[in-house]
Amino acid sequence: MKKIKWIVLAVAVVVVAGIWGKVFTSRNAPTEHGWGEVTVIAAPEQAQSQEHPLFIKEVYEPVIPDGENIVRDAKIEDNGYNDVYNARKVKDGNVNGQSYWEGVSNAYPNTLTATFEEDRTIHAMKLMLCPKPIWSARTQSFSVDISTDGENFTEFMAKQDYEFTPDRNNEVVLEFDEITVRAVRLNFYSNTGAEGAQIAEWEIYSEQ
Ligand SMILES: [Ca+2]
Repeated sequence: MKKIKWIVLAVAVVVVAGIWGKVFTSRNAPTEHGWGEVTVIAAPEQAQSQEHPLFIKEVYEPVIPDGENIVRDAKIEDNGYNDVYNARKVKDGNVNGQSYWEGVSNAYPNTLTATFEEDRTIHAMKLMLCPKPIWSARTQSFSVDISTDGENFTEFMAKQDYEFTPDRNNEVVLEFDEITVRAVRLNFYSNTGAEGAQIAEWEIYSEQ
């Protein structure tokens, strides 16, 4: 009788082991994606270190217009400014810190006008903000007017969005065929980075 009990017990062990083995094999059987719950990813063929294209930063080569920056010869006026950020700050040669102009908040268009004592022939302008990353990318919309008498202005460049980004030194360069002017005016209509237009330096280039 005792022998029969042992035989029954042995049969039971074999049956349980068989069922468990089937379940284990089923859960870990290879599928079209890999082994059971494990996903197999083929290692890429790689002979040297690689960098994903999305992490490769474009190298910006600063654009330096030909000729000379003559903005120091101009009188700079605005139609208002915010706090201490007056128009004189766009021609002090400093793009850093608080040395920038900011137009009156939510009072567009904000304008900056450069007036020369005599006619000047110009072919490029550079508008700059502090290039440091703390000055994050922003889009400013502006147009450019010119005057031959310092009083009456006509549109020279229509309103357009310009991106200022630390990836490109936070500067925008406008190059154009030579024109002779007495004054140039920037009309700002929006700035995604502040409630008023912002310019740290305004450079105007002449070959003469
Ligand atoms: Ca400045």
